Amino acid sequence: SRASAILSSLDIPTSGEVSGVYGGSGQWGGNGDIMESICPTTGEVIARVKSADAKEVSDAISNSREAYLAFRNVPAPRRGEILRQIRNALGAKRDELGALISLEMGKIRTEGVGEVQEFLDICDYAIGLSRMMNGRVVASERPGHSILEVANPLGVTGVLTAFNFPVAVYGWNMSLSFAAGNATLWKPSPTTPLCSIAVTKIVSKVLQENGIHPGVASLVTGGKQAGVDVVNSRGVDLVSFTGSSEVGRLVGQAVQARHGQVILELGGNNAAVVMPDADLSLAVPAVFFGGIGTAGQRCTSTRRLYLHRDVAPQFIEKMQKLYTSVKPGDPLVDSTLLGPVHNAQSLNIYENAIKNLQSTGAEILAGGSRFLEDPFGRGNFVQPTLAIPKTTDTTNAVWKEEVFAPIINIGLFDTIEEAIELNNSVPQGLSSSLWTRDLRNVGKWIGPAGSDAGIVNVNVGTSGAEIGAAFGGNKSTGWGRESGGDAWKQYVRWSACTVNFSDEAPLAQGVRFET
Ligand code: UN1
Repeated sequence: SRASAILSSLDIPTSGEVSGVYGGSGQWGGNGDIMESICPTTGEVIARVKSADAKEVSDAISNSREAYLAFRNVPAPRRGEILRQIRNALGAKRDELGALISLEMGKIRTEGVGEVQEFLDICDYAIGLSRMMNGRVVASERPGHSILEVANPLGVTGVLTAFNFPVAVYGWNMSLSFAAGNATLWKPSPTTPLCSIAVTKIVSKVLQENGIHPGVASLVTGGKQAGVDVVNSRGVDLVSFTGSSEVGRLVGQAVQARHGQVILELGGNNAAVVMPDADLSLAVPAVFFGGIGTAGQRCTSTRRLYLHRDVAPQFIEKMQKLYTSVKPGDPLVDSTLLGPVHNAQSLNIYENAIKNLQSTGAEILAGGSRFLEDPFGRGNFVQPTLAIPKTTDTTNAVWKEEVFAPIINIGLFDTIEEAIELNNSVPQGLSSSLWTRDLRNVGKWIGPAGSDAGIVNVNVGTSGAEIGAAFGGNKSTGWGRESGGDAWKQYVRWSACTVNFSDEAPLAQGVRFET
């Protein structure tokens, strides 16, 4: 079958149970519960995966520590060289991994391959970084003294990823953590175990070829308890968590309570704002992609669309045409633009959100129900939806809650100031997008009184960020940054080293302490 061909191309067994634990001993295991990987397109069980039991999780954490103790002494440029080999090995399987993402997660093929590309890109970035993770020399106020800011490896990074980006978000974290000299322990979403197994097989082979401790990149598949164990373990120095704001709050509290470090990439509720002078031939397709790309299940998906009153009728008409004509389909077929949502829970989220919109008097302009036409009745297909909520009050649940499904709410405004206020009026702050040709609007949008999101785009949609800039949000979207920019600085242990080269030992601030 098609699934078997994809699995075999990535060295995953197609019969029997698949081991889902690579716990730093160099052996694959899995003594915990059996998890099923279910295809969102067909409903078939693609594989049964043996997850980690509690002992395997705690062994993996101690093996990671041991791996870190060795790996931190490998010079950073050498770590970069090994990362280059990992990059090349992943690159050689880019299309196969992309297909597996489509098969198991449900996003369309070009987005699946794009996600692997994102991993390759951040590897390139981190390979370069491995020669540039520089500290500083700071001028000392004391004669014969120098102050150095030194970046050393941090320890063990625990990475908890979500189903929607089952490969790239691990890549963002692992590549920086690796270049920084840490061991990385991955606890993926329980519904995309095969993606994590395929990636770990490729990475671990390169480590083995280079004589690197296998615990530098270990994998524990499992459910909530495995995640809780990683989060609560003092052996995990940095926890990087992607998921809901609700769970992220608990993760943040638990990690801080044990004085660990945390990066949280939580819910988004991203708005696109269209000014009357926008180029609609660019804005409409971008909002369309933002709304239905990954079937509305990116953290960065467009969920709110604010239209200037003058442009609204025209914009809505074009959007309606696209939304009613696009047909959901098999994500592995090249012409498909809209794949299934991920699982039964995603269907629930979609259906509840529609009910909520209807019961509060929203006008549904397109979509509004599941898509059950043959041959998709057994998959998780929904009609992409455009709605005009009755209320414009953004404290209302229809506006302020993140709905992880292809639904866009539309609202109208008259001035850029009003649009910015609407954009900023929700608890979340991940991504935002302004469409205009007027420089004055741009200045307001990106300035001090502008969009309060972590991503503030102009004539670029809310989703689909490149890896070069740091990625992350503000407010209930969480704390910290991943991927590019200065994100790497969170993966190292900083030391301020004051070194005295002189024959005196003066105190700072001119303090005199004569004995
Ligand atoms: C996510 O949805 O968790 O900017 C990550 C984007 C992608 C990453 C999204 N590069 O849409």
